[in-house]
Amino acid sequence: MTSELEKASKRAEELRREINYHNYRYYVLDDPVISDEEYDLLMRELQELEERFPELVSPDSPTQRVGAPPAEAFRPVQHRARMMSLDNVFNEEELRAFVRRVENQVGRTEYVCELKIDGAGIALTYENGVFVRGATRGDGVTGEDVTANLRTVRSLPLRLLGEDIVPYLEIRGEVFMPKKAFFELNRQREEEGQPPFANPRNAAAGSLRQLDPRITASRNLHLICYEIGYVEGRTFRTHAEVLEQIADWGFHVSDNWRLASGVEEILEFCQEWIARRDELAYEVDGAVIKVNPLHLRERLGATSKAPRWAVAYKFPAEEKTTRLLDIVVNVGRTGALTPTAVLEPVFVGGSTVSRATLHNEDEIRRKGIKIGDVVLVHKAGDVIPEVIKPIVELRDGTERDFVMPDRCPACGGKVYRPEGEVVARCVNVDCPARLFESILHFASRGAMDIEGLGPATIRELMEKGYVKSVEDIYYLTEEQLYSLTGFKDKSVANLMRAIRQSKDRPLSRLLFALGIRHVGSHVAEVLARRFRKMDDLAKASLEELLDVEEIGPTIAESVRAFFEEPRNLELIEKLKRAGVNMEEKVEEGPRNLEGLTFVLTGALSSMTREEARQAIESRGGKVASSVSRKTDYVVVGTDPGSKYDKARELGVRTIGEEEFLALLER
Ligand code: 0OX
Repeated sequence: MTSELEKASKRAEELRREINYHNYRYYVLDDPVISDEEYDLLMRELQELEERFPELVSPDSPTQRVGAPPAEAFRPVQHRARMMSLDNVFNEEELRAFVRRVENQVGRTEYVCELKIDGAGIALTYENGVFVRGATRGDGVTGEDVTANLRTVRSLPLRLLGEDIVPYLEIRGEVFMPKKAFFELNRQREEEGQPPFANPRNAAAGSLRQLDPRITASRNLHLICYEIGYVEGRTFRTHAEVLEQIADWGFHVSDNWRLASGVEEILEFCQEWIARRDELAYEVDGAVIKVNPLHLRERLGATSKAPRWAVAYKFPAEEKTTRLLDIVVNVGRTGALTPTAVLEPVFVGGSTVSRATLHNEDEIRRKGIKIGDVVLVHKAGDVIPEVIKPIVELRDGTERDFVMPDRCPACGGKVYRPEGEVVARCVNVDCPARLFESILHFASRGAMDIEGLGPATIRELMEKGYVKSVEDIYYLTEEQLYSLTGFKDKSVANLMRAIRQSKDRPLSRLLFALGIRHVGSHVAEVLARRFRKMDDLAKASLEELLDVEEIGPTIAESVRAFFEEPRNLELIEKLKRAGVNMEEKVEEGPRNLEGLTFVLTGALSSMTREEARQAIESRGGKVASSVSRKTDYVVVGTDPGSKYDKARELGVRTIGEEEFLALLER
């Protein structure tokens, strides 16, 4: 007699099989054979059965695509076989060299050409036909467990289709977000005030690494598979056979792979897809060329990270045409006026571009760009949007030349462009655009790091007249902050605290924050370490500055000019009065060189000259730039200069590196 449970179990099994099949028809083949209502009915029946008999619920049940957040999320997973990456070739010549190398070793052969999907590489493990684990690529050896999130991807089979079930299988593929889903997701995120994803690849990778699988489920991720990483109980002769079997198991395999019998046919495939990449619903960044017969793969082998039997032919940076609607002029922190192209938004190189810097007037002229032109754009170095050239043939006569304004668009002040320079500048130190950029920089992460003082807040503080200069930040009152849009108890307290805490940043950060020309974060550190106190740096002569390692005339002169400007000295005074730290703390150690004066000449092997200087100064010694009778030691490295001769002449004691090190330790 069959019990009720046995009957239910049989029916549940039937339903799962059926639902999995229809799921495959719908999400993988995009060719459903039943209506949505019929599908829903099957799902509902299964859900009801599983509710009545919870012991029937299995992890591969289609009702379990979105489960509870699992404990094993992101646990490390060892890949059964290393997930290799691909070597790249960037042009026809390099591709020919790849084919030549392969055929020199194994003779003429056949290739499979695939498109290289720009997503997140993953490994899927099936035991006896059931999906048990999915992992990210990680470093190729160890990935992260993202099983629960992958289960939500509808085109991932929870159970293999067909009769060819193997005991153990690891499938490799790419999880990606179609372009349309990516646009829609970013539109939504911007509406909700969340930062948009930079490109579909980041969106896919980010969605896979959610702690809550419900978020992943809402993200419209897809999966395309292209390799067997490891299999027990089956052998294959060719990669084409592998792709066919993967498809038969119910995975989505790209329709666009093709056999090629030599380099000419491979090139044909690549050229065709460079021209047609736009037709695809997802981003591709190249083609993958793989040797088809699998026994040859074994002969060709692999380097430590990439197989010698496959290569990625990277497509050239995508170029698109769009309309240049306008050229606006931005005013930077230093007053530099930068013309910026306002473009009709266009999706190129993985993201939507609506602005591109045009650098300066000369650049616009050199490229022959006019406002209203249809222009060709791409991403320089794959990141920075750039206008390549205008499409002159498409002009209708309404296009206009760009002229650099002779008044600053922000303050109306005069614009100067010195002879021989390409950059035009607003020279008004009180220009609000310059002030805005200066404050933004001052508060930024590598500088004074004032969390909560972002662009919108700065703009409002300036509009309300609370901040007319950088130092005013330190004189803001709670009352003023309460008057800002959206500011309540917590945000006011947070910003007040962030401002207060920023007063304790070391001198190096403050120097960088002040935005002195040519003083980036590294130079700021060098200066702070050498002079320790703001006042000592302010007093330093050009010679003293030039004597510091890494400081050349451009930086030295810029630093001098900064401290000669009365307005800047006033700014520093006011910061000081507000309690802003003006010193660089250097670790206190033994003061065993107190009262001794050193001169350094030649290179030391164990430390740079700057480190030697610090070592001496932190122990209370002094470093002079020239030898005199007052010099106690001249430290002589390799290739010493005239200081060595001078020391001999004056009878000053000279010591080598070893002796110097011993002195430090004394
Ligand atoms: C892709 C893709 C990536 C993997 C290591 C050896 C062969 N992004 O579309 N990788 C591979 O295969 C590689 N094929 C692909 N189609």
